[in-house]
Amino acid sequence: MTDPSDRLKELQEAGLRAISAAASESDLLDAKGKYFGKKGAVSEILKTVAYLPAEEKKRIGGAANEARGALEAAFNARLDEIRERERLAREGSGLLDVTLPGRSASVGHRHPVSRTLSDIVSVFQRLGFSVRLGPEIEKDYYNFEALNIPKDHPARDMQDTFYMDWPEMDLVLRTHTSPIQIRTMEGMRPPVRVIAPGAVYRCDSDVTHSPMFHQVEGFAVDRSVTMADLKGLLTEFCGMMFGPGLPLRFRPSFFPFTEPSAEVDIRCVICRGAGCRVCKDSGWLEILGCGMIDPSVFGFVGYDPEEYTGFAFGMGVERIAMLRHGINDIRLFFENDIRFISQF
Ligand code: 2U9
Repeated sequence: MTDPSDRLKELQEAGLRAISAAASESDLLDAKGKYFGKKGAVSEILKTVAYLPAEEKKRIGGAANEARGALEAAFNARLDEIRERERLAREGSGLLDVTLPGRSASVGHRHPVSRTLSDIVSVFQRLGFSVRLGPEIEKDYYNFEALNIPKDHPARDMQDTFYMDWPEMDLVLRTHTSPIQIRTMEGMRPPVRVIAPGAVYRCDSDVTHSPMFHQVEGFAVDRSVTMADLKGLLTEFCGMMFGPGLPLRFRPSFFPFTEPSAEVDIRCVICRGAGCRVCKDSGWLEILGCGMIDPSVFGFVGYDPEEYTGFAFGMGVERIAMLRHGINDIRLFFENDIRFISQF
């Protein structure tokens, strides 16, 4: 007959193997029941110890308690492992990986129209102009009357102007930033050198027109201001905006508030004059309008036209941003499509 202590050794080894092979709590409880639970094999041997002679009682009893202790310790350790693994599985992820790169917030940037507007303003500031702003809902007087555009002038066509719904108040959405210049002249004596940037509104919409767009206008009034000063300033401006030495051409034009008036073209920045789709094969791009301020405008603000002369100019910011970036539809600027805007 095998010695009970050898049998206990075998049971301990078999029990430890079963415990480490257990994949779940119920496997583990099965192993406990079989080897060292109340009715397990080790306990069965322990029950017989009482009937052994004193010497054997001590030896076998000690071996049985040792086997049960080892099995219990292994059982508890494996139970902890199984519970921890189940907890992690329940929580979905494995361990927290602190080496994973964080999710960075995407950094935005300024709208291409705002950037072009700031660039234009900066150039004129460097050339000695200060900035004035004004209201977008404007009095008819400042938007038209004081600019030599009386009530029956075609520039007031309902097609172009957004009239406010209170006729008795004579308010419009400003169609240009020129009213800022009238307000400036009302408030200060020459010399003045001011630029007037901002949003303007016209009832028009196609690939080159938007009901809201931005202008930068500017003017200078002093004694002996001439068309030569205007040409020098605009040549400098275009060089600083588009590249030094860029050729310009002045074409005669008409505006109600300037006399004489001109439109200014720059040598096409795309084809350098060779002719392309953007300049419609002319080699030139229209960039702004300008002229000498009509003496009758001075009459509205109390400047003496015999003493002072002045020039003025105006440009559309979107048009310049479109030329800069090769954009062919003005409406793209205002659709708020991040795929378009994020390209610039
Ligand atoms: C006062 C006197 C004169 C402002 C001027 C232009 C010529 C001009 C257009 C450019 C493209 C408007 O956005 S656009 O459609 N502007 O061509 N603007 S002279 O002249 C003034 C302004 C105020 C008191």
